[in-house]
This record gives sequence, structure tokens and C-alpha cells, in this order.
Amino acid sequence: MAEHQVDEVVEFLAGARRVAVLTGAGISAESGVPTFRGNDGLWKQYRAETLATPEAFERDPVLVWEWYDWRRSLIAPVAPNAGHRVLAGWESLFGDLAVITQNVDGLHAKAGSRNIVELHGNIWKLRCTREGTVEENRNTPLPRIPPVCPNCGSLFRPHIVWFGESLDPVVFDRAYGLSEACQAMFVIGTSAVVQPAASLPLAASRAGAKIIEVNIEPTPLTPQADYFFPGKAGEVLPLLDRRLRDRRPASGRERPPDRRA
Ligand code: BJW
Repeated sequence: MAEHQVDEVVEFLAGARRVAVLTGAGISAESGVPTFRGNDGLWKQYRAETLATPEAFERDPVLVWEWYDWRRSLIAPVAPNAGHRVLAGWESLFGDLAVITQNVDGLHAKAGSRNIVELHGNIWKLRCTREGTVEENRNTPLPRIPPVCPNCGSLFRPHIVWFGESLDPVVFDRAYGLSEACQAMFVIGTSAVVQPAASLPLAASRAGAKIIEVNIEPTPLTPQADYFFPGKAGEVLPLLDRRLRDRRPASGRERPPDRRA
């Protein structure tokens, strides 16, 4: 990482109050959760069209649920890593920090983050295909595949946004609002190709925010980012955190947490 870039970012963040963070699968990679794209990604082994679309579920709900059951057992024992923990700690460092995540693994909450927007849902939630009710379920393995709603007997589906499905407009509007209002947006561990999530840093940038990207490799967003820190989230974020904590108290600009969020 270029030292002068770290200095600039730390200096800028010392005076920042509203910070948004967009995360993707890369932040959970160091916890052992597979990413989607790239050499070891899920989409190298499995076809998204047969597992992560509403058509796939309609065709073969058992196959889809078996895949999710496997992923749930993979994620269940996993612990948040240093990257997740730094972001959780930043809630008390900045007046107003929100984590907008594409991840469905629940690791930001496990690390202690509270202001989280889950764009693509959560693998620990099931949704009734008839009533639309959502319930938390942490059983691994699921006792019955496919699971059914105890109220009406209809199929449960994962409470996850599949390809071709719209994001919950309330959730997306919140994410968009946070992006337009922030002074800085971190974009961490995402290939920045899946829409509409990938449009959020561009909205933030248009509204005047500094875009700070952390990734092991450049993405389509990189040319438009103000700063690109190459490296693993679990290494880059603790380094920035140390520098920020050294800088912020001295700045005298730290304010009490904003209770409005
Ligand atoms: C590290 C690291 C470390 C690794 N440290 N970094 C053309 C055709 C058809 C559809 C479309 C189209 N154009 C646009 C669309 C729409 C589509 C889309 O965007 N497709 C693109 C792929 C082209 N989007 C949608 O369908 C969305 N809905 C929508 O747009 O509604 C309107 C609409 C309706 C009808 C028709 C068309 C539009 C919904 C998107 C839902 C995404 N769902 C998924 C799967 C959920 C299944 C599940 O989890 O079970 O969500 S896809 C998958 O990708 C998952 C992720 O959240 C999402 C983003 O992936 P992410 O997080 O970026 O992961 P990776 O693996 O891609 O990248 C990891 C990154 O980390 C890499 O950059 C690494 O380098 C890095 N990394 N280790 C730091 N240690």
C-alpha cells in the first residue's frame, strides 16, 4: 500500500462523520466462506442458473435446498475475521457508520455490527412462498428438505435475492440513501459486477463521497475509486484502523455517536 495514500485517507477520515461500507464475499473469504467468482468461487463449481434463480427453485426445490443446506452447514461454525471486527469497531469511531452488505452469511452481525443493510437477504432466514412470512432458522442440517411453512404447509424458500429478482425496495432505498449521504464509502471484497449493488459506489461518488476500495485485485470500479488498497480485507482494514485510532483522538474532532440512525 502506498504510504502517502494511507496518510491521505486517514487524514480525510479523521474529519468524516458519515461513512458507508459496501461489502461483498471477499470480506468473508478469510473466514473460510467461499466467494462466487474467481478460481475457487462457487460459480466455478455450480451453475447459478440451476441454483440461484426463481426458475431453478420452481423446477427443483429439493436440489436448491440441498445446496443451501450444504452452504448453511459450511457457514454455521465460521467466525468473523479481523476485517469484520474492524468494521464493527468503527461504529463507535465514526458518528454514523453503516455496513451495506451483499453477503447473506450474517458474519457482520456476528462480529458486532448493528447498523447493517443486507441487500441480498440472509441465509439464516426462510420465507414462506405463499404468505411471504419470514422466520429465522439456524438448524443445520435442516431436519426436512424442502422445509415447509408450519402455518400453511407451503414451501419455504431461502430469504435470499436470486438473479432476476428485484431487491426489496425498502432495503435498496435505505442503501441508496446512505450512499448518497456519506462522506466516504469503503468498497470491500466485491467484484462490483452485480447490479444494482454495484451502482451504489457510483451514486456515492456522484454525491461527492470519497471511494476507498479494498480488494486483492482491481475491479471494474477501481478506475473510478479515489483510493485502491490492494490486499486482503483482514490485513488492510486492521492497518487502517490502527492508523485511524492514532490520528482521530489527536484531531479533537471526534463527536458523540449520532442517535438518529
Ligand atoms: C477479496 C478477498 C479478501 C477475495 N479481501 N477482497 C444481464 C443479464 C441478466 C441479468 C442481468 C444482466 N445485467 C444485469 C443483470 C441483473 C443481475 C446482474 O447484476 N447480473 C450481473 C452478474 C451481470 N442482477 C440481478 O438479477 C439482481 N436483480 C435485479 O437486477 O433485479 C432487476 C431485474 C429483474 C429482472 C431481470 C433483470 C433485472 C439480483 C442480484 C442478486 C444477486 N444474488 C447473488 C446470489 C445469491 C445466492 C446466494 O448467495 O445464495 O448474490 S449473486 C452473488 O453475487 C451473490 C453476491 O452477493 C453477489 C455479489 O458477489 P460479490 O460479493 O461481489 O462476490 P464475488 O465472488 O463476485 O467477488 C469477490 C471479490 O472479493 C473479488 O473481487 C475478489 O477479488 C475479492 N476478494 N478475497 C478482499 N480476502
